[in-house]
Amino acid sequence: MKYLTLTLLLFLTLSTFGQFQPNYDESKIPDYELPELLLSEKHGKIKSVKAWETKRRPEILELFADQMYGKVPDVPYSLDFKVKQKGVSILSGKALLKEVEITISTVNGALPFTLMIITPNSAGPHSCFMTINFYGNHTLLDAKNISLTNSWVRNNEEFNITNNKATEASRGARSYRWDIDAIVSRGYALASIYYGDLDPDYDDGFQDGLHPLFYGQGQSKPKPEEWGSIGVWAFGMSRSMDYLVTDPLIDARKVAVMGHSRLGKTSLWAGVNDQRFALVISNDSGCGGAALSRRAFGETVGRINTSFPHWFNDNFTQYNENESALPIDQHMLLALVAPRALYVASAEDDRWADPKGEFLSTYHANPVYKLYGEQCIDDPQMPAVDQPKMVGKTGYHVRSGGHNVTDYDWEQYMNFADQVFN
Ligand code: GTR
Repeated sequence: MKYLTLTLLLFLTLSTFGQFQPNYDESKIPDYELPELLLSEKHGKIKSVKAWETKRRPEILELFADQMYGKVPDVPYSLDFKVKQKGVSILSGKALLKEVEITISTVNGALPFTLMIITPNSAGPHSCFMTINFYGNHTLLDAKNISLTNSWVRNNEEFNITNNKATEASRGARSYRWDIDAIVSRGYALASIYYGDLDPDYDDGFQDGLHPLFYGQGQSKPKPEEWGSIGVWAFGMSRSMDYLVTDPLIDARKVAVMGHSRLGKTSLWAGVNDQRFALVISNDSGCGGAALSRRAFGETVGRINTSFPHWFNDNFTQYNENESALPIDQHMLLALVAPRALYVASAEDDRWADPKGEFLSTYHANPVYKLYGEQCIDDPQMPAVDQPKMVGKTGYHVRSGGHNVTDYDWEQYMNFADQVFN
């Protein structure tokens, strides 16, 4: 009996305190006040584009780097580009495949990763989507010429991935998320890198991937303010852009950076740091991405830092269950994209990512677009499901269905890109 009572007690304790219960009730959202975009403690009210660009924008960017995504260590590096193959006909001659090995080197060593570029088989230069993927470039399209990564890959029975190794059988396994036919048919190029080439997505104390290349003498893990995995993945997107700007097939002034979920957080961070990206797209990026942290709806800061301790920097853990102490919120991240184009997409059933919080931060980024005199979404009413809204430089939709990237999402990205690139 005593044993039974103890077991019951343990069970009750675990279910009450041990498990995270996400809040999905709008009425239970804490009262919150968002930090003001155009008010700086140090510089006062920000009234001009010049004051934004020279004072407030750098201040906010520094806060996100220092308190959340992490800083790139100040270590010199060099880059090398090797074109491994090009002009390879794919998609029944509709498109051409190119692969470029990009090597990042520091005094500590070198890390190569592969940038895959698919261009329409027509005269360029082409507007381009620069993307990052979860299972390897070869999973985007079933084409025998796309090379397999040698890096760690997450096992997935459905995709025939075992022993954390890319397999022939996984070619095209994720093609349902990449509407490449439609993309090239509409004249766009698609570039992609595999995130695991830059940093395998598990918590190993930052011993593999790019982090060790950037350690100083005697250092064995990033400092509390230095980058986590998202920072490294975003860095990889920018180094890919370093190549794209040299490629005559690509129109470097019309490159969109795009990612989904944790890689949507990544594309946002890449897009705010690297102003060569003319359009920044977040697909279902949720907590630590487009969603407002202070709403604590679905996934929270504490939860994300517990489940994925390697994504953000160590400083970010001080906001676990303490979102109101954040000196920033995610509308400020989105505002750093201005005056460039921004598109945020949610999915109705993806409540974990807080669709409303993703919309609200898009809306609350508007003061900076207005400061530039740009049109943007400035109606606080969230658009209805499957009713995309594109106003000047910002766009948003909430699609029916769940956490995913669908042809519908791509269609909106291309519609918006057509609008802002031309
Ligand atoms: C979830 C995580 C989300 C999102 C997602 C994904 O488990 O809680 O923040 O990033 O993974 O990347 O698929």
